[in-house]
Amino acid sequence: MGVVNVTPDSFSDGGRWFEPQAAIAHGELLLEQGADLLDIGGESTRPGAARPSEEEELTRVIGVVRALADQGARVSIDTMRSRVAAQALEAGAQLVNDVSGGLADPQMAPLVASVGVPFVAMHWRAHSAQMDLEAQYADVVTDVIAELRQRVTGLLEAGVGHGSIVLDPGFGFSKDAGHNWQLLAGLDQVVGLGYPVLVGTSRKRFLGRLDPQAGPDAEPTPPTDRDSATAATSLLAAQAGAWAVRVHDVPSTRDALAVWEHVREAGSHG
Ligand code: PMM
Repeated sequence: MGVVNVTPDSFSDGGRWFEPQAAIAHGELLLEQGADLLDIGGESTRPGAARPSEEEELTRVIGVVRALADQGARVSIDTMRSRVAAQALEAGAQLVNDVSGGLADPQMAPLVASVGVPFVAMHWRAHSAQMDLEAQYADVVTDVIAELRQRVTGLLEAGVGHGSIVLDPGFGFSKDAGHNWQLLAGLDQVVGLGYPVLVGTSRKRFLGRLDPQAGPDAEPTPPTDRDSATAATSLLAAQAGAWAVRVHDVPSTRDALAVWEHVREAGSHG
């Protein structure tokens, strides 16, 4: 899944694709590079970010969704708002990716249930302004799994089909670096819930501080220098049984996944 952020303020690619034409061209490039899905979003979820109005979010994304879907791209709409999701589905999106898993907007689950599209429910505790305050866990893997189970129950009760649900442990959302590493180590347990799992580690903060010699106050590497680390996490996610990885740089992750596929193929003939 390639990321198209139509935002002025994303941490990872801040504002580069904010103009619709630039966003569309970027989506086309990601497809050429081998993305199977494009995730189009108009709200930055970086820690502390302010939310755009619903009208602003609609203005940012709908034309971009339509242009890329019209070219035959499989488009996912990254939104917490049911109205944005509904209009994006009308414009040709085929999947709804809600980082709040339907918690931010009570109309989201009924909408997804009525349309019957795949729905990514991410582990989420609070909007960006508050999310770092909620990074408290007894055991992050156990707690995230328990909260995802609750989300699944809520979605099924709202009529969302069992076969439409995709889960995501929500790397970086109300999680510090240690939590993210523990979740990556325990990803097979999230996969064990029995739903397809989407993994979004791409360019996140915990990948900017890999040097074990660097102290906690060391300056992190810039987001665009985190693609080889992202390729490594993509490979680990695939090994753990993830359904998809959400990335900004498609070629580096494609290469890592191709390595994994070659090794698997060789192993199955050995
Ligand atoms: N991360 C971001 C945005 N949307 N959606 C899902 N399902 N999972 C994620 O981890 C996720 C997401 C934030 O990253 P960005 O600002 O680089 O898009």
